[in-house]
Amino acid sequence: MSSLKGKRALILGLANDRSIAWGIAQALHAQGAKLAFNYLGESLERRVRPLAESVGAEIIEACDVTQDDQVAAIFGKVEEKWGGLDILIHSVAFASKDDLHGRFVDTSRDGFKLALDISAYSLVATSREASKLMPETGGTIITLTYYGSEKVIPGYGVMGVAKAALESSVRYLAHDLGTQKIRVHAISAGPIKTLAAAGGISNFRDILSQIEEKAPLHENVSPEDVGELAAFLCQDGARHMTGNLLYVDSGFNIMGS
Ligand code: NAD
Ligand code: IMJ
Repeated sequence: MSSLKGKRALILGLANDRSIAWGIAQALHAQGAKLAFNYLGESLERRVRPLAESVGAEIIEACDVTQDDQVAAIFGKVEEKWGGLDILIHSVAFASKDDLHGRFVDTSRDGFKLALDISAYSLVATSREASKLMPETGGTIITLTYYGSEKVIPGYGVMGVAKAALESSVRYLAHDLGTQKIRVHAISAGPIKTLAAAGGISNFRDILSQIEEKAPLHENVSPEDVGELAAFLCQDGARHMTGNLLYVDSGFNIMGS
């Protein structure tokens, strides 16, 4: 299968081989896409670089999405090396641990700003940069979200609010960028044990068990499952889809109890 042959994809949010970004990278690579990655800080570089090299990455650059100069720099590298971009994968989220444990009502102004900046505004800033590099034939932008944007998941707190802003941003971006044939989507994934999910969530096992018990398909999802949908959304077969929220959650979101 090489339906993405020669397509140029920038993947933001690879941390290790459990990352959802890794499942997406493998699926895009399998379909013939060329890949570029960012990493956050030197400690993650040591994990990211060998993984990225194993799928033939042509660009591996530091990029903290809160820093405008670093965002400009990585898109500058993409322009310099490839002269354009077809696919942007945004798989980035962060909130202060304090705001994931306590009550949402106690979220500080700074904690709220940080979560919304990294987890939602970064999609706007990177989509703007990506759109400047996408060809007249268009492109695809995909971000990752979670059901805690729609319903209260205790402990998800300010991240739920950030994901609601992210999902709404997808619709406004789809409207603006549709004139350039750029399609924008959010994939709402079920719980997956990644670095971002393991990071201090005491009842994560219960959350996974709940999917096995209650979701229509009674099975947890993997980064590879998410990757396959992402690859489909980047193909020509999805050219008339944009602004969507698509679930890879074994159907959990349709349940009323
Ligand atoms: P992960 O920890 O592997 O990925 C999160 C990434 O965000 C990391 O690579 C980290 O370096 C990056 N990041 C954080 N702050 C950043 C910053 N300032 N600049 C640049 N990068 C930064 O975990 P994951 O579960 O693969 O998360 C990827 C996405 O999937 C997130 O948006 C997350 O909300 C979403 N998601 C995760 C789950 C889950 O259960 N794991 C479910 C649904 C959605
Ligand atoms: C995260 C926190 C609380 C409950 C959670 C999660 N559930 C799931 C997640 C039920 C599935 C994972 N998720 C969907 C996320 O978006 C995670 C975001 C995140 C995780 C951390 C952990 C470490 C840290 N800050 C974080 N910021 C965002 O310091």
